[in-house]
Amino acid sequence: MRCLILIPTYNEAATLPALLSTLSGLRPLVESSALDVLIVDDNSPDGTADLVRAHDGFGDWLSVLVRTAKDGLGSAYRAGFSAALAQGYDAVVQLDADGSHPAAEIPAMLALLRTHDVVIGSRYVRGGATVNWPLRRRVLSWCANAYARRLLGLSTRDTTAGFRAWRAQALIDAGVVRTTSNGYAFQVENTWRCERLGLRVAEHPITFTERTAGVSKMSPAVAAEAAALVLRWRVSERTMPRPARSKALLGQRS
Ligand SMILES: Nc1nc2c(ncn2[C@@H]2O[C@H](COP(=O)(O)OP(=O)(O)OP(=O)(O)O)[C@@H](O)[C@H]2O)c(=O)[nH]1
Ligand SMILES: [Mg+2]
Repeated sequence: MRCLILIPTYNEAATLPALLSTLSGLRPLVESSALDVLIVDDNSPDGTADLVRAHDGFGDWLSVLVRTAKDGLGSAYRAGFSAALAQGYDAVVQLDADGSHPAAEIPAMLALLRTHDVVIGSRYVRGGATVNWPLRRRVLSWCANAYARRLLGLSTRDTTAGFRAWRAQALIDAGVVRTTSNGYAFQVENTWRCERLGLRVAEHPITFTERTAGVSKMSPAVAAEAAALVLRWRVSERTMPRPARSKALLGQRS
């Protein structure tokens, strides 16, 4: 199995080196014919992309896709997923650059992909946790999850999780590169698509640790986008007849 780890970055020069060294150490431990890393950087002014180019693994297992300007997390992931599919990878792991997601769980998540289409690194199943998250962020995350689960009737506990392993075929089936949402909404939209399409979703417990360097790109606009889109999806599901809804979900004309 050829696997690509996809990391979107915007001004992550302070956090990315530690993650790259963890990933470098992990590569020999993973039972896969390739474990490559693609950074999708939006021309970070702090020189994140230069740092990638200067890394020992650059040109071998590490590469960077530099876009012209900051265009959002969802858009960066769509570009990365498209590249992964075009290059014929069998599996893709998505994770943040800020050290919040424990990369050491990647082998376990890839092992679960043998029996599942998508594996979510979950804070909200037994064994999962958040560390050093301020109360405000915990409340926001809890409310966002409760809202999405309730309105869309989802059974996934961590609908906004950004640490996921995908079979390439699941990315294709769920139409992930045709989505349009950008922040937390991107993660919720993919969860919703996977559940509606009946993909096999597993939640693997992880400990999420608040970033200790760099700056969060989370903003009220990101939360508002997610709240509005979840409501829109709920309304569309209520008003659209089922066959048209399935086609809409898959990005096809009805
Ligand atoms: N390429 C690209 N990456 C982005 C963009 N916005 C955020 N990112 C990256 O996406 C990942 C998640 O962003 P964070 O700022 O950690 O946001 P978050 O995880 O939702 O919020 P925190 O919990 O506060 O860290 C990080 O690796 C960011 O560098 C963007 O517009 N373009
Ligand atoms: Mg983060």
